[in-house]
Amino acid sequence: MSWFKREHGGRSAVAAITGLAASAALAVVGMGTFATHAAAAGSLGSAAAQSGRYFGTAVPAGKLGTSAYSTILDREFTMITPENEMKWDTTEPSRGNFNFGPADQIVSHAQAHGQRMRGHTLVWHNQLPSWVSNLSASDLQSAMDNHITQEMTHYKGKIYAWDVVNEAFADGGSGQHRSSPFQDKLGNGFIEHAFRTARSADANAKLCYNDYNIENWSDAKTQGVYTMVKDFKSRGVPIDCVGFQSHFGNSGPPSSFQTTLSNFAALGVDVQLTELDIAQAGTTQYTNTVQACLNVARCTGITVWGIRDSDSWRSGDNPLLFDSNGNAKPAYTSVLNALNSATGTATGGTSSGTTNGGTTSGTTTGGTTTGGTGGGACTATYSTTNSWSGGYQGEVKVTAGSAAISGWTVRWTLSSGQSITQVWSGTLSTSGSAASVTNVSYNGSLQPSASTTFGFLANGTPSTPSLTCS
Ligand code: G2I
Repeated sequence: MSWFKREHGGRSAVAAITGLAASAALAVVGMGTFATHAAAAGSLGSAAAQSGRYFGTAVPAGKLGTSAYSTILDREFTMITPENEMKWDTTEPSRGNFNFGPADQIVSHAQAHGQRMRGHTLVWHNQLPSWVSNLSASDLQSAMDNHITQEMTHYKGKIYAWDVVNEAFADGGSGQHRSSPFQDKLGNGFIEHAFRTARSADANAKLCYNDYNIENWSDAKTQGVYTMVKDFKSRGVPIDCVGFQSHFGNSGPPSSFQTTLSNFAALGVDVQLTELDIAQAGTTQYTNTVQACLNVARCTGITVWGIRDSDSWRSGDNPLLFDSNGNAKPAYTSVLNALNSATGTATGGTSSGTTNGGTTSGTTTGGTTTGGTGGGACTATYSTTNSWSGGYQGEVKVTAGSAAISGWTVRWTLSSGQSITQVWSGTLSTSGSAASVTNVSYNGSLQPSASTTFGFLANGTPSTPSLTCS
């Protein structure tokens, strides 16, 4: 029917859409420092850099020589993802024969213009040459390991983040891995294996899982990926980031998008918008999308999937920030304004290179806001941020009174049928229907009138509790 079904062979486009619905100037990314001065003043890239984020785009090697194209690329963008050139069909068209020429052109361009690179992608069922699908399980395992190792070694030190595994989860309600040559022959463990192999190949690149239709928090696919990342973090499987492709229909992101980003970030991974485009490029829709990232400290950057509408894989939807003549569209201004008004600084974790696991450090700070007054030690306000049949998500904002505080506890009584299943940015204790959440190490100290938030998931039906804060 339209772009999503065509390209992904999944649900109808409408279902797919509704179903989904570095410190400022310098940052250490494990491969040394980088300048974020690549883009011109007043551009998307420099606006994003004010809050320590990058603004990137997908680039096909074939367009680098077109000056109308490269002028915009080098003026506006600080991160580049090769649109197709690092995929398996280009880089290893026959077994053991590697072709890095097209991607090398893009990397050279990026280096010459002070842009960083996202590597896309090492293990994906699409743009996969048929020789890979025809291998036996043991051959496939060694071919996958070799492919990851050779490609990452070739680009070692030149890639900020790799999409190690792309689109491994199924659409629809299963929340399980999709069928693919890797899944079908190697089983569930192939993703973990790919990440461990990737860490061994380049200990300093960030290792990401990347997918589409994982932007809406309550979708089974989102929950499936979340469960995997949580499991990886708990077992020390090396994963540093999750890429949310963000191919949206004309209604833009789902209302839970920020919730999704912050819930993943709370697991201890960076989050990034990796392939953003929005049918008809509505200004509100673009603003909402960018704002969701800006509101999450660990959302470290945004990449749009092409520059001009004519460059888009779904050009019929006019989904990008520049028209086909290279003129900035209204959505460009909306994005720029949002980036310019960002408060706070992105705090991405640092990928640290141990080969048997790898750890990621870094803080996830719930955005603190100032404002309000109060005489008591603290006050707390509740809001329901999402709900579905049988469950809901709540958020509590804790605000210090007229004096600074060094810790807080919020207490309330759960209504009949409610039970809390998970808390982030706080530590839960319950006794019968009494719930209390205490600060964690990084959000206990609040200046006078300053605020922080914690969130939780619960079974049951939402209600507005009466909170006490002490
Ligand atoms: O489908 C949109 C994106 C979904 N997420 C992963 C991304 O890697 C993917 O990108 C698109 C590229 O933008 C397209 O340019 O991936 C498509 C293929 O899966 C790319 O399309 C392919 C065409 O299908 C080929 O016929 C063509 O030879 O681009 C190739 C190079 O132009």
